[in-house]
Amino acid sequence: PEVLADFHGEMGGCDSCHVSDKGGVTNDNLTHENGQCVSCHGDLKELAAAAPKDKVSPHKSHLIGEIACTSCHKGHEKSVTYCDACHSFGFDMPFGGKWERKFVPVDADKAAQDKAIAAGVKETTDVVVIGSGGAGLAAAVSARDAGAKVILLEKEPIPGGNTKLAAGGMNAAETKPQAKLGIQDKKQIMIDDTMKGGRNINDPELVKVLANNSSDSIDWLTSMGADMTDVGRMGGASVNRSHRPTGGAGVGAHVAQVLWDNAVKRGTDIRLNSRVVRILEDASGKVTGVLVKGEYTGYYVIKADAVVIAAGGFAKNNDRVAKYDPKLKGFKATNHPGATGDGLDVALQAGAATRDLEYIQAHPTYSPAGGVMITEAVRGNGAIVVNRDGNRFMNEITTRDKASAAILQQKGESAYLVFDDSIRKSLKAIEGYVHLNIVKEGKTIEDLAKQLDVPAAELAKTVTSYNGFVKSGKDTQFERPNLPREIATAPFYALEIAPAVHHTMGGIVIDTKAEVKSDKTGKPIEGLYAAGEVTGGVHGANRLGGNAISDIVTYGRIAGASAAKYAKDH
Ligand code: FAD
Ligand code: MEZ
Repeated sequence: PEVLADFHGEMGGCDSCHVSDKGGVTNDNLTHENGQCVSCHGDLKELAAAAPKDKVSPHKSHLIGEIACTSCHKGHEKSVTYCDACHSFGFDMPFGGKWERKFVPVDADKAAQDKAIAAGVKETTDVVVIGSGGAGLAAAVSARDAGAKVILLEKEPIPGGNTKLAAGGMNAAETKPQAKLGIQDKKQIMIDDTMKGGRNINDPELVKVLANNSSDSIDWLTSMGADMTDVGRMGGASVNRSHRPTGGAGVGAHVAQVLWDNAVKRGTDIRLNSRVVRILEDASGKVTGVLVKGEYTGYYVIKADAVVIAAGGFAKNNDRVAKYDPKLKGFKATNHPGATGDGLDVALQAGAATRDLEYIQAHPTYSPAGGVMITEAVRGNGAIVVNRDGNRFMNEITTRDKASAAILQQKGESAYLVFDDSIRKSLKAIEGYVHLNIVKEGKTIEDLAKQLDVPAAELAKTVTSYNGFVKSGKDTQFERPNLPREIATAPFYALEIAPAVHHTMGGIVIDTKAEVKSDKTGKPIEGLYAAGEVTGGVHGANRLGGNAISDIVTYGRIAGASAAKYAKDH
């Protein structure tokens, strides 16, 4: 047998996977088929528990929701390891092929699309949400709370988009967790930091809404079961305002899981493997619904009063990235495989205005060996960055544009992130990097230097000098503003880091109600809303670490509520 279906066909026929009298799959989530896998092989948790402890298990992951077996184990084509979209584990999978993904434009196959539209409406709802990242899930929850019937469509087999990968935190000012920790902050300081970080080209009205609603968004998440009690520092922030779970665990998987659970609890109709390829409008330009391509069920039309585009950015689409910023051609990306910019394409087809597309951010600390972004929180909690000569060369918590540029000027266009055991203990997220075997460990700084092949005396001198700055409270070399702890507790750790494409600041033009503006008239397109990384204006030319999760929760909520209200009124 070449593929899983051949094997199962020989064993028990088609109905060992499918409902035989339905003549194919019943839905794009492959609910029945996945149930069949689990009934014979056990669920993900059971499989993970049975795996050897000393190896990375493909069944134990940081992903959210209920991961369907068919995300990796394919029936009629070669199986693929979804994790290899970012990592290169090389798991030996039965009937396995190589992970690859070719970008297919949303308007490919136009004749078939037109035919499906001519065939008419298959389903009707109040609100369609495009994308199951934080913005989409927040929109779904708030639209459901406002009484709307919601269908949420996600093109990937796995939900959560980039949101589930977010690590460092969610920025918010004047919050209860800050107050508990004695952190003095003001919404106005968050506004000022965001505008300055964005080189003042942000839409100031959108920034005000971001900051002024940020503590409410923390309360909203908390009321739904989130733990946002740990507060740390991110680049470009004047104070500690980046919220995350206790002990510094990754923020994104937690927030996405809480939103997912709440969207499910509220009866949202969530469909995976379902790509929106066109937004439908009537002759007056008013939105009437969407054309969906179900991976298994094909094209169909959903009629809807309102549509929320929450389809994320395009950092994983290097051709598109390089078109806007040729310096980033060939760069790796920190993003999930679905971050290709389809949301932008369907919005453009629908006549949406866009802005700032040329502003694309590289994250300074990506691990080429692990295929993962190393959170800025490691630096925020005290790590330093050194070059191959063992020297620091920047304020480690400067903004990302400056940090990335400084790293690219070093020999080898990469650098080392150096920290100690007290920093490791301060941030749970670090355990994930250790688990991936990408962190070098030394009993002493000299021992660590040997493993990195950097001059031991120079690295020891750098660390001693940095520890002196921590003691005196002033970094006279690079003016790093936060000096949380010395690097003095063995063992010592390091890993190689280099910049990778991380965030696309530009996108669809929205107003403070998350209404999408028309390119032609500058006025809102009736029934069309957008939130999150697919939009432009909140972050200006450069996003501050921690501001995206803040953006998607606040604007996701606003978009969902606005769309539900519009649906009710029309
Ligand atoms: P996403 O979460 O990307 O979700 C969009 C979804 O839409 C995707 O699932 C996608 O597959 C789907 N989609 C796209 N097109 C279609 C279509 N046509 N039809 C159906 N579905 C579609 N920000 C912070 O503030 N703090 C952090 O600590 C942080 N850490 C990060 C770490 C990493 C590794 C990465 C990659 C980003 C990080 N960010 C962080 C940025 C932040 O995670 C993202 O900007 C944010 O989560 C985007 O949310 P979103 O809902 O707009 O999009
Ligand atoms: O906002 C981000 O992208 C972020 C905080 C990333 C990180 O380094 O954790």
